[in-house]
Amino acid sequence: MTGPAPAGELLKRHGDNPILTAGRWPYAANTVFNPGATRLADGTTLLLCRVEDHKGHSHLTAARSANGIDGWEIDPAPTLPAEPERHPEELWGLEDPRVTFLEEEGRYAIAYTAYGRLGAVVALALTEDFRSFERLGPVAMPWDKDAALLPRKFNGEWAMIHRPSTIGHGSHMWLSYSPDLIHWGKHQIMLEARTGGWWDADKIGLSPPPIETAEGWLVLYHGVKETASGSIYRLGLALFDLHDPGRCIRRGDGWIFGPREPYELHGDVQDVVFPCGATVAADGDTLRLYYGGADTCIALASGSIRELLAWLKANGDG
Ligand code: BMA
Repeated sequence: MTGPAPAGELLKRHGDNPILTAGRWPYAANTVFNPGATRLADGTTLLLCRVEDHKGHSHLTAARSANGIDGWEIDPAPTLPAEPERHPEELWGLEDPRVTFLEEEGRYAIAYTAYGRLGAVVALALTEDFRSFERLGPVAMPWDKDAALLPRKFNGEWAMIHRPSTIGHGSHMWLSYSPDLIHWGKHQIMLEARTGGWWDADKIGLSPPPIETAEGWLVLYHGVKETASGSIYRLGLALFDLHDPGRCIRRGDGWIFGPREPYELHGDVQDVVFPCGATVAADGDTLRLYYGGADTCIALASGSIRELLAWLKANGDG
């Protein structure tokens, strides 16, 4: 046990933050933020970045780096642009991608928010190389976002975490299963937003896809607190059963990371840290979290998975 760590101190920001901004983009962009992340077979870190154009609509563009910190090679044009003619659910763009390598398929699944006239829905696309994509279309009905697949099947079925919103009953994390990535059912609640004065009282949603550890699926989730000057987006931790990912083993009490630096406090949307992707370094312990700062830039923070689990044991209920 490590004993209580001060809230907000479990992840260390990189000294060169923000590591990617619209100013560095090879084409005109308003903001770049909320990237999905993965490490390719050759060790390259790939970020699938949400890029907002000057219409206010988002698309996804890949940036690749050998060390995951600098030397980013950014695709010269949108990698996954909206296709509203064939996919009307994407009329106002694609947002907040989460990338999972599906071991059995040998392909990456991208769960993203498709935003159209009738609301935000979860949509899926598959790719081998982040150059060509097979769109599976919407897999949930509006409003539903903050989704990611788990990397393998459970009792023969894929599992997807997502966050439907209901009027009057809150925004909570759900888990659903599918035999084919198209038909989803067996919906169950996974984690509820807290109530009252809690930091995660108003809504919660998955941040990066769950991280597999010997103790269970380590889940970083964002929690939102509404205040007189707007919403504050912070991060918390929970642990779920390796064989039954809907079963919560432990949930941390305080947040472990929140907006503090200028690039997190000020931007198009103030007071937001919003990660959609993380990678685990070759040591199996160092977690690199890629997050959007204030819906404007991309930043990096890292931590030790062992320390996160120890903190959860000391500061969680289960
Ligand atoms: C959420 C999502 C994120 C965004 C955040 C803060 O609802 O839309 O894309 O970063 O709000 O604006």
